[in-house]
Amino acid sequence: MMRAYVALGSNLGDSNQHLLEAIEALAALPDTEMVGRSHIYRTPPWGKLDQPDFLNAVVALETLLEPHDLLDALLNIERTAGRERNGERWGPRTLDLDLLHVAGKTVNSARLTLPHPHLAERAFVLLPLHDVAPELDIPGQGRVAELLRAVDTQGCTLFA
Ligand code: A4P
Ligand code: MG
Repeated sequence: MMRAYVALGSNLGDSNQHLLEAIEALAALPDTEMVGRSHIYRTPPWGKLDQPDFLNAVVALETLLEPHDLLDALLNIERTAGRERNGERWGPRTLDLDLLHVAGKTVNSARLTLPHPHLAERAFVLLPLHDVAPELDIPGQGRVAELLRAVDTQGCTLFA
């Protein structure tokens, strides 16, 4: 079994519902158990500012799926939520699932980079990740609690 951390985000449609359905779908993946779940946060848009606020969350999984198979599963769940890729970087989306970290795995393939390279810059990831794994040490980046202290969480609020 491998411990994996998945970030969830949505800022189009019924974002709370998209996140709840995605959490159910992740818990139902084959050979996978959901072992942790963060609060849901409302967060100001990062990267591209002229779009609605996001809802963000993180879940922890114990899984037998290999990282690339887990990524395929995440992309499938995004498609089910009506995610459309229009090529706009950092643009609005019904559902975004990012694989943040898989314990013991470093991956640099065309389709997958692990640990997620932008993790340390993003309050909208670190705030919910801190709920489920404050002591987690992200190789090359640092401990989650310390990474969280270094980012600006202004405007991020507890949603549920
Ligand atoms: N990919 C590579 N590594 C990974 C990984 N570790 N996890 C590849 C997931 N995917 C990974 O993703 C493009 C490709 O990245 C995937 O097909 C996969 O093969 P995408 O989701 O289509 O790309 P994108 O979302 O348009 O771009 P990007 O840079 O991934 O967007 P981000 O970084 O996800 O940012 N502000 C707030 N407050 N909250 C948010 O959730 N999200 C974004 C999107 C911007 N601003 C935000 C939020
Ligand atoms: Mg993504």
